[in-house]
Amino acid sequence: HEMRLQQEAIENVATTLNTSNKIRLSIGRPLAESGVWSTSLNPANPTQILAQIEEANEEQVEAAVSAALAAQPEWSSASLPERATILRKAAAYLRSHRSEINAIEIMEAGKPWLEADNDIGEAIDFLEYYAIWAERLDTERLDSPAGETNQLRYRSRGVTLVIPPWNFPLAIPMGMTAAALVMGNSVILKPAEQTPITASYIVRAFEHAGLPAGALCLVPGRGETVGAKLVRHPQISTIAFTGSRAVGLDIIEAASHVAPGQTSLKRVVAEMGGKNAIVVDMDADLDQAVPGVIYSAFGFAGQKCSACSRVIVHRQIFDAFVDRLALATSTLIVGDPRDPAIQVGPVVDDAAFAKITRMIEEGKKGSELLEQGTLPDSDGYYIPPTVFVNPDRQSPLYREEIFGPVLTVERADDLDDAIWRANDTIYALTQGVFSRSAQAIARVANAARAGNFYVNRGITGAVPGRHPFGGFGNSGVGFKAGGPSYLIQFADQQVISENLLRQG
Ligand code: TXE
Repeated sequence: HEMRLQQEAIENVATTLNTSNKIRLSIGRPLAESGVWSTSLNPANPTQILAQIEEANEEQVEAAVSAALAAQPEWSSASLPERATILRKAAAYLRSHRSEINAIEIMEAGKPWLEADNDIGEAIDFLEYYAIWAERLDTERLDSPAGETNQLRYRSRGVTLVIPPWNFPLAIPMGMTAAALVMGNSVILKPAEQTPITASYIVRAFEHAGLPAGALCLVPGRGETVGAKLVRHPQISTIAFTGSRAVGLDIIEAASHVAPGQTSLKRVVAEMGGKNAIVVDMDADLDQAVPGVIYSAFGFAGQKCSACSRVIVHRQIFDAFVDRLALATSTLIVGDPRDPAIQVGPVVDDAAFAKITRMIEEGKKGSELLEQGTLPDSDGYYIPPTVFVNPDRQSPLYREEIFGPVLTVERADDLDDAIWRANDTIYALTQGVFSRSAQAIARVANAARAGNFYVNRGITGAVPGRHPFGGFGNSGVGFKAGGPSYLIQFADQQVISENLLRQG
């Protein structure tokens, strides 16, 4: 029954996704078209156009910033509980459109149903979690001895620019947008080029929730043009970015420039990827470790910043682990995620396909290819789940974020060696261990350079409130998404101290 409903949702949505489906710039008032359009494609069937996307021009970018600035006073004067109510209403909208958005993600991002559904669930959780935290911040009090009162207040910072990636096409942009909005900022959302249709549901949800016009502007376009222009705009106060390290570093650098007359220094909150390792200790339960690694490495075709891309196995169980991993990899079903039996879908676009294919081919020169899954007979951007053993530890395969279904497995002499190898990366995002020894688990966890550490479970994403998510090192700057401190970054703190004693 469940599957029939899923298929119906996909079929219904499929009839609306074609070249006449247009995603336009949205700034709360009508604006002439830019006349330049790009397309959103189905990665499982790249000849299928799902929508035409307006590419914002310079005039539209300026109009969006003006609209966001104009909306700011009204929106920031709403109280934190009033803003929290808008977030809850937006969450209700997503709930009532869940299967429709799910079907769109399947076709636009190539996510299998369950993973698309998790993405929408996470977006709803972000809205509700930040609504709760906004209300807590509203009642925050400072120590106030007799004779004085001291209050801590959170003031909005101005216009926030949100630049998300495509891999969690609803949850990541929604998380950043909801946090900025609830703290009283207006938001300009520049969606990822690959997933603008899904992103447009963020605007719909907030419109439906009663957000004032202009407080959330959707400005579609390419990163290098529209994104770069917005990042450098003097009236942007805060930038929330998730994506590649190269773009993150460019944004951090650009944001440090101060234009004449610019009233606010830009604050950047950036999440920038990882090269994550799982340690498999000598006494690990392989019934747990093998599926855990498979899920972490090949879930959403490895296109997660949290994905495991290196496994470090104690030499005593190396052979047994590798045999079972190879078998499990060979049986994964790759194909069009509209089919509910599919476990691994396509990668997101031709550029990702070309990059991952090149990395696998170059990897074969220095590392040993252990296993590759089977591919469907189709034109989609499919990459077989691929496992290398004994990797060349200086190669890009081992050092760089691949963002595809590719895994390396190496042998460690002992636990110290495993710990050293796991931490041998510039990134510090996720890490995990499979072990039956509490002492060994504690040793790996305490040494781990990773913002999120997973014990006897596959490295996964995060549940707002339960697993606040984010890295350090070269993986990002800022507090964890879905955690208690995240909202504070979108506000300026103000202390009001009042003397209650009368003089004379
Ligand atoms: O990311 P980009 P892409 C990594 C991963 C992947 C690689 C490339 O390794 O293979 O990045 O993916 C906008 N100024 N991650 O190209 O380019 C862009 O339009 C301002 C890790 O998709 O970083 C998009 O909205 N903005 C990651 C966003 O930045 C710019 C998730 C991300 O694009 C810009 C995604 C510019 N100069 C990719 N250039 C994770 N940590 O989860 C691009 N953009």
